[in-house]
Amino acid sequence: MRTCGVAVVESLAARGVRVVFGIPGVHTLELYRGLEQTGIRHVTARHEQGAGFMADGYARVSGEPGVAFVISGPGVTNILTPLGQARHDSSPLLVVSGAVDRAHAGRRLGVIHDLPDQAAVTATVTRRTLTLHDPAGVDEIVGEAWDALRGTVGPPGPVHIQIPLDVSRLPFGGAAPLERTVVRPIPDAVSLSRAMELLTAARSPAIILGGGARDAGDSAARLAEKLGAPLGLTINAKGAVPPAHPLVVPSRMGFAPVDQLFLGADVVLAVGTQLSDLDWWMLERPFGFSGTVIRVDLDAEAFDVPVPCSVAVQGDAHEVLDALVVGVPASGREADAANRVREALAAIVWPHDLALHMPLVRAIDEALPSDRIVAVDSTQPGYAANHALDVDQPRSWLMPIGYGTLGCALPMAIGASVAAPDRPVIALAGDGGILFTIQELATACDLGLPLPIVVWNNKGYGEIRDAMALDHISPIGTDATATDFVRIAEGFGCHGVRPSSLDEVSAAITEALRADRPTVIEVTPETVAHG
Ligand SMILES: Cc1ncc(C[n+]2csc(CCOP(=O)(O)OP(=O)(O)O)c2C)c(N)n1
Ligand SMILES: [Mg+2]
Repeated sequence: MRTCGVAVVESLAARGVRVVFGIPGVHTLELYRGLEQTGIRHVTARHEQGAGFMADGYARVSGEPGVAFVISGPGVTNILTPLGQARHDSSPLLVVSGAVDRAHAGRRLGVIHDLPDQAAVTATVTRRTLTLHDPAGVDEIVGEAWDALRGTVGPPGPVHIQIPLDVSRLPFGGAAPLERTVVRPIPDAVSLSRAMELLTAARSPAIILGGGARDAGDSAARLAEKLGAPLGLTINAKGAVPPAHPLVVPSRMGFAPVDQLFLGADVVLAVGTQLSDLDWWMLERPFGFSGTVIRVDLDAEAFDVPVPCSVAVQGDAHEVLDALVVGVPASGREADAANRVREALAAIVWPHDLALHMPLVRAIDEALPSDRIVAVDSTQPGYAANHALDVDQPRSWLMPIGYGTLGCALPMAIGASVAAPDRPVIALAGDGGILFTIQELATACDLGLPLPIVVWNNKGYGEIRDAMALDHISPIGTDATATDFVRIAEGFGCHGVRPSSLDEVSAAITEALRADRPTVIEVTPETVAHG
């Protein structure tokens, strides 16, 4: 029978969905009937938080929406953290959940998996929360969701579709999935030509690319070459332009010598970036640009935050940059700008807390092929890696620094591996963060992923322990008793190793990338001390 639940899955399949991440329940049985009928692959997580991060990792790497199926009530509340993260980074995460029968909704009858108002729970962390009330409305709802996910009617971001149990079982009486054309806001001609004028007249322009421009790196590089402009990449834009490009400043925006390149520019073009202070955390007062600021973004609310801009161009980064490349004349300043970029990068002095972790970052760097995908948790070597470990392709750096939750690296790496099975993927997490989602080792094992998971074990919440010490607070709640990650890994059916030197860490990563299962590589301060 073609139920509404089946029709939702067919509608997703018609839009190109090939894999979903999730945990089934009786409230989502019809979705699983749909999976059976469409042949969409299901990756089983061990907690809905894991499913959400996997789908987000899949989305960030593939550029396509990542889909998670969860039950109503606890399934929905368990996936709120990944939704919050996806909202923060405008990532297209689609959560499809069950909901209680329409007759029970909001009546507090005590039925299983009920929330007082489930739609309200997700509404603040999604771009859209949609409820399928009408059995004929399946394709309309999925179409609306698709538009919101991809930012055709505003900035992209996560979406929740909830399907009441009774609706999921009704026969579907609507039309077949519609063909839809993608609509994007057309950049306003006046602001675009003003941007061209300013860039043409500029004597020392500079460009900053953020995550919203990650797929527009080629166009940005051409514009930078024509303008002779340093091209700064935020952490979310890592890999948008290969780090070897002579005009590129890869994810090192906040270091003083680099900052000077942008502070002194007479025109700063910021594309697809929130100018979040997370990229400039090492400076006391970032964004004191002396020049005119031009912003390009899909999100109209982003334009005057954190600094006012003189020209705002609302539109797709690729389209706007292509128009600018055509519209500005070559300046002949490329070599001079490249010299300034090289000198600034060479003058960076790593602060002590980052420098401490550079040897481990280098050991990881040496072991990874250049087409690497790196998933990083909020852990001390991860902060150093953000600035010092490069990737040479876009959609290869999974470190959601903005939301900054613990536990996302392992499941995001799993989602990345599913999206790009032929590329080397690695996860880096602390002993605290990995325990938030350690159970997803079971999923990685099910899939037989050749995934190295480097666990930096400093026996506790090191970053917070250090912050307390700096603020003269006794270390409360920051120390952990010794956890044996090698035995945990083995218990899940993974390999587990504890290298005794950094050379052995590199060797373990190389071996893990060839293995028939995931490998947990436990690194301690003693490992690093052995060089
Ligand atoms: C969900 C969540 N809870 C709490 C925090 C606060 N926090 C930030 S870093 C950190 C320490 C993490 O410890 P660990 O993963 O071992 O990394 P380390 O700092 O020791 O390298 C904590 C608790 C957070 N970022 N996210
Ligand atoms: Mg730790």
